[in-house]
Amino acid sequence: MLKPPSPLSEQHITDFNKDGFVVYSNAFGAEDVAKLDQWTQELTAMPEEPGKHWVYHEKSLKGDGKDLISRIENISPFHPGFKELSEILKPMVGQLMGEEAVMFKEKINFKMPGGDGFKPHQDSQAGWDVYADFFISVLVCIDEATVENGCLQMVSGFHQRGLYKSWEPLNDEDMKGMDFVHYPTKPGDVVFFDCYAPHGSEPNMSDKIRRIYFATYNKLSEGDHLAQYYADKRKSYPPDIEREQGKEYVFRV
Ligand SMILES: O=C(O)CCC(=O)C(=O)O
Repeated sequence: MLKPPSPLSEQHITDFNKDGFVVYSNAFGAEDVAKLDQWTQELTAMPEEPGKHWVYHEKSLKGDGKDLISRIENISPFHPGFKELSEILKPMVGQLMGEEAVMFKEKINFKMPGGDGFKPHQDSQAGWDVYADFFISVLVCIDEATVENGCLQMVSGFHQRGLYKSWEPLNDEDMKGMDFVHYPTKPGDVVFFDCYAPHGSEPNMSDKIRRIYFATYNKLSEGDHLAQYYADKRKSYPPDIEREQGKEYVFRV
């Protein structure tokens, strides 16, 4: 069993509302970080089969032709450890939402050496607004995330602006006045961020892997949309093992 972190403080909640995100350092201790590492290795070793957890690959940007795991989604039904983690995070999200939260989606971004970054965006730009008005994502750092291996970069305060536009990342015009700041994180650190908080990250051109778990929640009063979200995404952007040969699948946001 993981040791649940202490509830968020008033300061965490105030900072989250002001900035659109908040960092909770050392939320999980060394023993639990070792479990997260172990579980992620177990997940990576599980065979890729249709109807199971969703594995996505990418080609290394280092020019060595290596095939890398970029992301694994739809994890909890296939791994009790991550199910436990997603449950432990939920009450803290509830504190920020002011009501009970329900999970919407989860994934691990692997960002292996040679793995790509993420263009500046708001999470709700990925079409989430058709399911609910508001989401909070929680990042749990598994490996140290540094400037070199592509840690998260966040912008304070712009979450209040709401959704810019769906299905396109932010452009230069949108980003006028935004200050993207690097947030290096250590294993066990947790970051909560609002679905309208602009963020992004650079590719990992270092030789250090950067795995981060992300779970996203919405207010329970806005409904439980996880099954529908995955059913819709399975049609438009299925895991690699379920793809039709010759069909092109485009990652937009
Ligand atoms: O893993 C990262 O660096 C950023 C991930 C992200 O922004 C996303 O998946 O929407």
